[in-house]
Amino acid sequence: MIDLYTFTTPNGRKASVMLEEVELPYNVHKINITKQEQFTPEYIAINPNSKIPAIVDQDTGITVFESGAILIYLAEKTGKLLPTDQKGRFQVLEWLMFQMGGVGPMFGQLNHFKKFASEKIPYAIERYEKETLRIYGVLDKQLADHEFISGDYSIADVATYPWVAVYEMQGLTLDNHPNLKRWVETVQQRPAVQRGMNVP
Ligand SMILES: N[C@@H](CCC(=O)N[C@@H](CS)C(=O)NCC(=O)O)C(=O)O
Repeated sequence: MIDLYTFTTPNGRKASVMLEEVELPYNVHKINITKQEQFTPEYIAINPNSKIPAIVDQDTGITVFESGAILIYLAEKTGKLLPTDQKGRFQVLEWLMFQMGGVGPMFGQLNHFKKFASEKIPYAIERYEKETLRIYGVLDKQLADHEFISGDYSIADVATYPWVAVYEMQGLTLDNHPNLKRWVETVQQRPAVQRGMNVP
């Protein structure tokens, strides 16, 4: 059994979508980051960085924080969504790292400055919107000749989907990125994705 510590955000949903995809049983522990629950000593013992998501695998006693590490852990535990041959594995891992270092931080900053910041700073909004649209272009080009980000559906798709899926909330459109739009529409039809996106 896996204990999942999460909240209603794209990073949290990467982990819940993955747990649904690999069909592992899990308990959901809601960490309400708007109520500072990520800063309790009990949670810091699980994630020293005070962010969601994190998991505790009761079968192994292993705790994992950072959503990318969680996806790799669950893929290796189940043998799903991460190829084992070296070439295929690194084709997925490079796109997973691209998500972790690019998509998540840049789209997250755009959310913050465009939606949540009490002071609207045009420079910051333009900087992160421009970078988000540039990343849309990178993904769109990759998806022009790949059905999924790395060919077969993988943890690269699981990591990226929850961040692209919120494009309307970010005041953006995918109309100029037809391959990315086609991919979002395909991934959102997966029953495991629909279940995972509703957790917690
Ligand atoms: N790189 C981390 C980022 C996690 C992250 O930023 N989580 C946000 C929610 S999406 C959070 O917990 N924020 C609470 C805070 O910053 O205090 C991961 O991918 O797990």
